Amino acid sequence: MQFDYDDQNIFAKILRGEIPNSTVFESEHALAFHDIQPQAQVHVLVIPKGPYVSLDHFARDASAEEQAGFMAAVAEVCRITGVVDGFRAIANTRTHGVQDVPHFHLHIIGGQQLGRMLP
Ligand code: DGP
Repeated sequence: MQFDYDDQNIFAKILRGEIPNSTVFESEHALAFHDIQPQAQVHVLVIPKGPYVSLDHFARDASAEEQAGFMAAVAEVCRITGVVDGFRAIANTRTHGVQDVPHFHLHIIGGQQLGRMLP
C-alpha cells in the first residue's frame, strides 16, 4: 500500500502553526487539541507530529518511539480531560471509514454517556 501524504491538509497547517488550535497537550511526538465540531462534552483529537495519513500508515511506518510517544499523549489526554467513566477512541480511515482530514488522528470522545455504535 502506498501512502501519499498531502502536507497542505488542515492538521499539517495546525502543526506548522499556520492555523490556531485549542491545545490540550503537546509533546515531542504528538499534539492533542479540541475538535472544532465536538460530538460530546469531551472531544479531543490526538495527532502524531510525523507525516502519517492514517492509522494503518502510522502503525506500519512510524518508529517505536513515535508510536510510544503517541500513546503516551493519549494517556495524558485521558488524564487531563478526566474521562474516568470511559470514552470512545475512533480513527476514521480513508473512504469507507469517512476520514475527512488525511493526517492520522484519534478522536477521544466522552465526558458523558455515549450510545452504542454497533448492534
Ligand atoms: P475525520 O477526518 O472524519 O475523522 O474528522 C476530522 C475532524 O477534524 C472533524 O471532527 C472536525 C475536525 N476539524 C476539522 N478541521 C478542524 C480545524 O481546523 N480545527 C479543529 N480543531 N478541528 C478540525
